[in-house]
Amino acid sequence: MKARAAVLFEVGRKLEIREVEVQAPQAGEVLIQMAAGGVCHSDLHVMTGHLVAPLPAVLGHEGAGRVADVGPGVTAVKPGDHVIPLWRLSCGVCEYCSGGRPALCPEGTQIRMTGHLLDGTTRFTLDGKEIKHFAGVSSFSEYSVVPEKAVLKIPDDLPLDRAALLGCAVITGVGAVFNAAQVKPGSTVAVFGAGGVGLNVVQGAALAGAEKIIAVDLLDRKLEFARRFGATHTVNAAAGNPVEEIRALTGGKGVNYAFEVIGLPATMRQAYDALAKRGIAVVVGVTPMTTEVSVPVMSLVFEERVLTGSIYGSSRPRIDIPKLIELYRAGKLKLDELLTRTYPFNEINEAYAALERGEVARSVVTF
Ligand code: COD
Ligand code: ZN
Repeated sequence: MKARAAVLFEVGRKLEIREVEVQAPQAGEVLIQMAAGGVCHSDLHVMTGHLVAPLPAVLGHEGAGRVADVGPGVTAVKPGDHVIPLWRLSCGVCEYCSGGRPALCPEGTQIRMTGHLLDGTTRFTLDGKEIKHFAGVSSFSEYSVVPEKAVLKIPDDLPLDRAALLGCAVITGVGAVFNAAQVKPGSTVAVFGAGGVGLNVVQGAALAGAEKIIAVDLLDRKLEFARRFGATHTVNAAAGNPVEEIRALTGGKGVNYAFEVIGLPATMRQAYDALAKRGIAVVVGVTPMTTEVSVPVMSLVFEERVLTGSIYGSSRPRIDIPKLIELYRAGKLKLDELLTRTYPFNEINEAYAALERGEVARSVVTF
């Protein structure tokens, strides 16, 4: 079948909407008719070359839609079901899946690094040439084929534009708080980067009962969003040294938890420097492959500080996303407030331009 899809042909180019050919789902695969695709900075990182991905590819890793068809042997979902594609496929049986860290599953890494589905081929072609999948999701397409292992059924009454955000921004941010850092009630938290993912770290910290939540960004507009998501204090890093401000706000001690949700080595170091003794800095943003960050050994040892990272909220999406849905229904998780703008699919490059200008908390494209 034909589908309009946003293809990135090369680093440095814009997304191009093309009519691609989508092959039928094979054994263990699901054809999704996308309703909405989330506009996340990680796709922008691929466009600029900051993050490496096999190209040409249909981008998009946050989305929600309806099952249009299933391949042989699929039992988890059926046509008509509402679903979220999960951008880290997990096999379910390896040591990482069994150990509660499915985002570390080698099968997920394989799909992300090759741009192929598990059988080593793609379901997208353009003029007879192979087009790669991005993170096994490729949500910037009217139709996408996703492995059954990477599909999560969701309730039919959840609006699909909100549901899309659960698949990346929300699970990545809230998960980093609960699963990676394990923020304790009454603690102090700093969040570097109040974008779509960072705002979910802020709201996760609020849900976890943090006493002080200090949001750091370069844009006052983002800091205003952060207040709405539960930040108790904000620091504009353009105006001064955020580490000094965080120390001043915590009686000189520093914070118990710091999150870097930008993807820059300088802010990763700032997150570490803002820690109190026994503090934990969680890096969510990524840098180009060869970038390194250094920290003073003395504070690692004499202050027992921790520097760690978190992928996909260190989550178990099949357990955590249904809980997030219940929190949303209970009025405790801000999804409506997160979705600040909706673009028609053919304005996807404008949606990314607005993200770069810092105008939105999170936007989606709809089909
Ligand atoms: N100091 C403070 N804030 C800054 C600075 C700085 N030096 N530079 C930029 N910012 C702010 C921006 O103003 C913006 O508000 C925020 O940082 C970034 O937000 P967004 O909305 O542009 O980005 P997100 O939230 O969509 O994505 C952030 C990530 C860290 C997830 C992304 O950039 C990334 O590194 N992705 C790769 C990691 C990955 O694959 N994650 C899983 C998929 S998302
Ligand atoms: Zn993302």
